Amino acid sequence: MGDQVKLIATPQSLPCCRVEWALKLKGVDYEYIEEDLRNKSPLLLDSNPIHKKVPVLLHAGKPIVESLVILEYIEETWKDKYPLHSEDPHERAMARFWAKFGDEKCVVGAFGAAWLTEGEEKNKAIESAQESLAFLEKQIQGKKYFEGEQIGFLDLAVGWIPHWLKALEEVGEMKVLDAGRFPLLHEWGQNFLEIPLIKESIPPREKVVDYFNVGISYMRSLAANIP
Ligand SMILES: N[C@@H](CCC(=O)N[C@@H](CS)C(=O)NCC(=O)O)C(=O)O
Repeated sequence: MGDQVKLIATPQSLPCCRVEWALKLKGVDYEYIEEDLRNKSPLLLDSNPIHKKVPVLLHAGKPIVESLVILEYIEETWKDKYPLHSEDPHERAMARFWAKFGDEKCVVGAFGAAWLTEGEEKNKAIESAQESLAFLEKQIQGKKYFEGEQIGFLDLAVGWIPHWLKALEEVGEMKVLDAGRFPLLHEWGQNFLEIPLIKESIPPREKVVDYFNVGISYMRSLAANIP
């Protein structure tokens, strides 16, 4: 099996893209195994029996799951090529904190707002997602990228903002990342998407919109059936 690297993933998934970006930045050759999430493969179920989710990185046959954990693994395993983390332990700790915050507060907050239909509850959910994004806006102050002059761990972690959040806004008929309110995040997002390696490996917008439409319709149907 050697040192073979395989990635079990789906093209529209933002956690999967993060991992692909990291592998590409490090110049790691890998085999892409596309997963059908409606009919999960035995390989996925064996590799990630707890969450049964993509992405899964298989390195020399050993599975690593959870995209932020995978990013750390990639960084430690291919240390010498394109460092994703700062040398400074405090900066590394903070990057991990904000990456987790981005997933737990910003992604969850934006999805929480998207599935709600119009009304006060939806407006409150949008405002709450924006309050979380305001913390990220502060983190980019005075910098081109979150990690400085070049993209790194935190940029990959919050790399869903410019492309996926836009698609989610379309599906949820809402505006969360207002360029007037978040000029720094907006500019960072433009710069991030202009990086050739990133630009070449993001799924087409309409595919992400379709993907979110399926998820949001499912959440709405579940909510409609709650007595
Ligand atoms: N926290 C996980 C999230 C992974 C995740 O939600 N994956 C989705 C695709 S975007 C999935 O596999 N969903 C299948 C399912 O929930 O059954 C990570 O960062 O890797």
